[in-house]
Amino acid sequence: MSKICVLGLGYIGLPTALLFANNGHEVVGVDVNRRVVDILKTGKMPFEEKGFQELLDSALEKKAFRAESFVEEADVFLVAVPTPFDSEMRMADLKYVISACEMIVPHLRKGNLVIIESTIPPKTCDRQVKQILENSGLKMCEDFCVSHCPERAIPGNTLHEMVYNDRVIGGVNEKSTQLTADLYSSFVKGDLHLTTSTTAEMIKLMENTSRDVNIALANEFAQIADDYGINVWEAIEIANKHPRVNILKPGPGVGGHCIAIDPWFLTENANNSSLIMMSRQINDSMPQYVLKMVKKMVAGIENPTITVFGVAYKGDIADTRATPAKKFIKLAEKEGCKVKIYDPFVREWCYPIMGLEEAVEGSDCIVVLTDHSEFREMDPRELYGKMPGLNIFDSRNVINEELWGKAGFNVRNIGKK
Ligand code: SAJ
Repeated sequence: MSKICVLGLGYIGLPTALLFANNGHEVVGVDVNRRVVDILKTGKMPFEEKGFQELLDSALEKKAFRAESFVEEADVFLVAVPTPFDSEMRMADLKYVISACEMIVPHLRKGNLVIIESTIPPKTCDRQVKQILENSGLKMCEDFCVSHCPERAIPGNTLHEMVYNDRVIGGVNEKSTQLTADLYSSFVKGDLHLTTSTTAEMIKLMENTSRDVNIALANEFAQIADDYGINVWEAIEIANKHPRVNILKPGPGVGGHCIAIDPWFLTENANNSSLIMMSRQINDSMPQYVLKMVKKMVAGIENPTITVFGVAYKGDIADTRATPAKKFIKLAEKEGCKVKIYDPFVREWCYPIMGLEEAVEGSDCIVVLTDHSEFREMDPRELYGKMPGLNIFDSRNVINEELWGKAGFNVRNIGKK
């Protein structure tokens, strides 16, 4: 059993802390946000996801977890704080990782292990993390160990993926790697892949960058298909029957805190990254493309009212971080459109979220921007008599087109004539 001090009780740090607590370790979770600590002290989760509350209940029952505002001595320190994107410099902003490491310094002892789960650019463990932790007077490798163990869980299915996904574990030396692997094997059921810290840093960024580049390719295919009048969704489905082809889905752009950001972390110090940068540009331009298509549908209507279906960055979650919906709405408003929003998952956002009826009342066109399951099953007859213009643009290919067509709607889709 180890005593683990987890710094950062967000979407990744908190479930990780609770998994360790439920699997034989004593865990102290630390967050600088007093509200998070206070909520946890009452036995409640500060945010919701499948299985989180049950995991907290059982950790508390075992007396294996407590939330605190200050770091304390431990065998292992695990850093799971956000790494924001510095949009001005177009590079990783390490301020939270740096301040977490600084908080560890007064408590660092010989034999400790420090694990960084936060996403970091290559060489961060070897350079910044080492430099800060050595302010303790101890030497990395000789006196304490450091490793990078990037999180890879998908929001919406975090717990399952934390347990069953393979993990990448990269230490600054072999001892660091081995100690970290032993620790994670207490709850990870996937394989543990052992490497160096710098390679692990690169792997995490490569994974998300490859997804971004592949989505850009799908988005470019969709635009080419529009030019030729081809159904890109059918084309992708058939192309993917090839044993070595796996094209992703086009859409209104890439949101979330990872896929659209990690390519910048990977390339911040690179000489050649033109393919990656071009992909970023394509994905970032998708809201404009969707708006262009929507404007064709409402051509002739002065100051049309548009109803956005879904502002979460992807389906069946309430997360709106870096959602492409925001850019779409801003651009649409600039073009004189009135925008109303319906999202069955998102309660509060920077724009008002309405109930379904209010959102479609007086609307000239629905624009589906998120692939929530509800839209897949929606019966358009519910909306009869509410919309002056029966138009729907589905940028996610989720609605039942036949049903909407039969209900009198003019249906358009990205990459589909
Ligand atoms: N998207 C498309 N087309 C697709 C797939 C996704 O347009 O075919 C869009 C989504 O709608 C969304 C964005 O891309 O706006 C990102 O969604 P996502 O499901 O691809 O990824 P995230 O950001 O929710 O989670 C990713 C995952 N990384 C990979 O799949 C390589 C997850 O495993 C990571 O843990 C997470 O980033 C992270 O924290 O880094």
